[in-house]
Amino acid sequence: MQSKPNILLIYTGGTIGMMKDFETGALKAFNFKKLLQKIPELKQLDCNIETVSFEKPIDSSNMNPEQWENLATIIEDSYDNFDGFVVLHGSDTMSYSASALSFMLENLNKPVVFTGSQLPIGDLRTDAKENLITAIQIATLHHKGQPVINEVCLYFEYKLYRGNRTTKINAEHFNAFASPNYPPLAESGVHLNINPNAILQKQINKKLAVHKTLNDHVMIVKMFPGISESVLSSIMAIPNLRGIVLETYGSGNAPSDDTFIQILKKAIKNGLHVVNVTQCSGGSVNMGQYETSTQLKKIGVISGKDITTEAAITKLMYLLGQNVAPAVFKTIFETSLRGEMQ
Ligand code: ASN
Repeated sequence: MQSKPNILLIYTGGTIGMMKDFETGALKAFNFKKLLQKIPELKQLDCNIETVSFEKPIDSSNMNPEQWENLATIIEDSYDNFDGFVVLHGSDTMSYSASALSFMLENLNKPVVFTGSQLPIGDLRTDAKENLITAIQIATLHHKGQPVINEVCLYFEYKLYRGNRTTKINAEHFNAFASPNYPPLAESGVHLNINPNAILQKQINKKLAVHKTLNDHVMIVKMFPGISESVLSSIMAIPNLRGIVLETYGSGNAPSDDTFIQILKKAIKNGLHVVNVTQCSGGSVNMGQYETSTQLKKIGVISGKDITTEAAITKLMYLLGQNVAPAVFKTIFETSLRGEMQ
C-alpha cells in the first residue's frame, strides 16, 4: 500500500445530507457537493478521499434491492483502487442495507463502513461530523500493510458494530443503533480501541465475489396473541411467496394449537422456507426448549438462532437469489455465513 490510503466515500442519501424544504418544512436529501463543503475537516485526514454519489440521493425509507445492487456494483467496480469504503446512508434502513451488503460481498478483504446521522451535517448540534470522520479513520486502519477491518460494519455514536448484527433502536437519540447479540468491533473515545476478538479475520487468498441477485418474494410476519387463522392462511397462500421470517415469542415460541401448526406444516411442505426469529430485542431462538416450539422444530421450521430480523430477511433474499437447493436450504441458513449468527 502507498503511504496514504485511498478511501471511497459513497453517498446514498439520508439525514446526514438533508436540508429543510422551504415550502413544506420537511427534510429531504440534497446535493452531495454542498454536503462536502460543510466538512472542511475532511481535508485534514491522512488519506485520499474520492467521492461518488447516487444519482438521486434518497431517504433510506426508499431503499430497495435495486439500490443495494447499485451499491454493490460501485464497490465491485472500484474494489482494486481503494483501501476502504465509507457508505453514507440514512439511519432508518441502514441495518437492512448493511446486512444485505454483507451477504452480497463474499470474501470481503477491505472495510465497508456504513454511517449516517440523526441531524443534518449543516445543523449546529449535528452528530454527522464525528460519525463521518471516525468512520473514515476506521476505513483507513492498516496493520502490516493489511486492512484491520475486513467486513461490512456500521459506525454510529462512538461504536463500530458488525453491520449484520445491528438494529435501529431509537428515532431521536444520537445513540440510535444496538447490536444486542454481538459485542462492538471497536469503540471510539480518546483512543480508537479495536476489539481483536470480535472482528472477522481476512479471507486469505480468496477473491471478492459479488452476488447481486436477490429474491424479494419474502415477508416478515410478527406473531401476536390473537393472530387469526384466516390471516395466517391467506399469507401462506400468497402466490410465489418463497420465504417468511416469523417473529415469534421469547426463545422461538408460538401457539401450539393444531390449526396453527397445520397451516405452517402445509406451507413448508409446499416449499415455503419459514425462519424462526425472536421478537425480543436480544437472545436466541432455541426450538425444543419449550413445548410451544417443539412442533415448529418437527415440521421443519428453520432456526434463526440469534440473528436479527434485518439480517434474516436479507439472508433469505440472498439465499433464494442463489437458488440454494431445497434439501440444503435449512442447513445453509442455519450456518453463519458472514458472522451474522452464533
Ligand atoms: N429518514 C432518514 C433516513 O433514513 C433518517 C436518518 O437518516 N436519520 O434516510
